[in-house]
Amino acid sequence: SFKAGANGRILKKHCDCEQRCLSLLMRDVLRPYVPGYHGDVEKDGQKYNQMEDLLAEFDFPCVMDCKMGVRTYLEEELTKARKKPSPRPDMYQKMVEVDPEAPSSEEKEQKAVTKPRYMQWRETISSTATLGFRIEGVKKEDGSVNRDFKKTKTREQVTLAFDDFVKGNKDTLNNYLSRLKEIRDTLEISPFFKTHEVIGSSLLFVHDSKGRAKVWMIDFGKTTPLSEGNELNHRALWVEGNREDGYLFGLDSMVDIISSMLNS
Ligand code: 4IP
Ligand code: ADP
Ligand code: MN
Repeated sequence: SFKAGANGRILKKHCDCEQRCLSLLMRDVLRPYVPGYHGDVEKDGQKYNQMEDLLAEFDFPCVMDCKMGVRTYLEEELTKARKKPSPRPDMYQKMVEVDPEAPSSEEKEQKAVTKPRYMQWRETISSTATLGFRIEGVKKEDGSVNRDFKKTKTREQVTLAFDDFVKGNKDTLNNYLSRLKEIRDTLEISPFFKTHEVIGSSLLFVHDSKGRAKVWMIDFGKTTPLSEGNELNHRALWVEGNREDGYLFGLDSMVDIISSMLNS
């Protein structure tokens, strides 16, 4: 769903919701921490959002994508699945590939699960449910990709994965920690963040051997506005209906883990 764009830009398959968010973010205090947005374009009959290529300023970048929050699906996906469950054989397949015993006997009969069921299962086998974020994938400077983090769940496992990603380099880790704290301070005062439920969004970590290391917020395809006058605290527990996403809960635990790595 991505294409290379002109001069240091990338094209991502268009989504109205993401366009709306990126446009608002260009006028929010969070602007320095999201990719620059350059409007939509059409190419070969497909519409794209055009944004800054965050890797452009790095030489042979190492990249890590961490999906933030304790919840990775929309409340409306839950209500929909309850009213009119749509069976997902593809998600069943992805489930049994990781753990053949995960589906219930009914799910095994149907060879299908609902989307929220699959998403909740993914949350609990990874660190999402307990730490409020999970590692989705890592790309090394040689271009090799590792997406095998589905069962990276404990604080110890996450610590090992972070340590492997920075190859034990404390300068890189320190740069990441300061950037994460800056992002947290900014999130706490951002009008955009207060008024949006941020689901399925990631923090993108990028560093190279020159010691550069930065983090950005990406992927606003499932970031939705609250109704007029409503605000989230992003640390409170989610109970259905309150729309809390656990984003800051996850960022707090990430900051805590990286701080501990630097103190040992
Ligand atoms: C994927 O599961 C991811 O959660 C996708 O989120 C999600 O897309 C997919 O739902 C789901 O199948 P795996 O990572 O386990 O493969 P993302 O694109 O942020 O990685 P949505 O549409 O929820 O963003 P479906 O319904 O698109 O298949
Ligand atoms: P999707 O909605 O398909 O999950 P994302 O926005 O999460 O797409 O992006 C998927 C991956 O593409 C990210 O993990 C990251 O590696 C890369 N990517 C996304 N946006 C950018 C960007 N602005 N610059 C560089 N790489 C990006
Ligand atoms: Mn994504």
